[in-house]
Amino acid sequence: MAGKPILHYFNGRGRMECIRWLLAAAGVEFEEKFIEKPEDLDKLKNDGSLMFQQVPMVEIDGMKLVQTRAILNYIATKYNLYGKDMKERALIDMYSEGVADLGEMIMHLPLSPPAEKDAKLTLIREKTTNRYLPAFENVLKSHGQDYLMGNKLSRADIHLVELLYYVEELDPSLLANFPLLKALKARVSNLPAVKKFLQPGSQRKPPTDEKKIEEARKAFKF
Ligand SMILES: N[C@@H](CCC(=O)N[C@@H](CS)C(=O)NCC(=O)O)C(=O)O
Repeated sequence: MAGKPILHYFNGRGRMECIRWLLAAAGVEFEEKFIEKPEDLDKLKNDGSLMFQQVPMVEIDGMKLVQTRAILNYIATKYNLYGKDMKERALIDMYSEGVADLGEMIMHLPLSPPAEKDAKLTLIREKTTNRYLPAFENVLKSHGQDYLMGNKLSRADIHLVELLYYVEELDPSLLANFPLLKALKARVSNLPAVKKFLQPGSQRKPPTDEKKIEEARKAFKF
């Protein structure tokens, strides 16, 4: 039997958190090896583990996979969270990319210079309430079923619910006008595997604060 996947990244959210969420939602246990100092990353680079000298990297099924989207695609396919045919997969990709666009804006916010933060936060609020959340609310409204793809959970729901937690951390009132998204968040959060991941002490990472940014700067030398 294959061992647990091993996740290589620093001990924070960054680009790995969506991978942690997807594995956890699929009920897959994983190990983590944290990059804490430049030498840890250099070691992986020098032993040929990183195709593009970058992490996230996930050791899974005898492969050393890099590139966040490639890793997510593999996990989603393996655990049947990627639709039943090409058309469903295209929609799931479209939803997942929309989530990623807003997610990247939120992920980069703590890294932005103090003088730019307010303007960036205003832009995030505007895009959240006027562009992204209405689009996803409308998908749910259009078919009246439990998940974005109808009656079956897919990776798009997992990515979206992860995003909704981040939106809520920024400002809970941003979700106020989206009852179907709030219901989706509750529904997915109550799936046993997700519920476990949401408990304190799981491998879910806390919000990115100054200390985490310092850790990331140290590990990745930026
Ligand atoms: N397109 C890549 C980008 C990966 C990336 O930018 N990784 C950063 C950490 S978040 C990194 O490894 N930086 C170190 C370096 O580039 O030397 C992905 O999505 O995985």
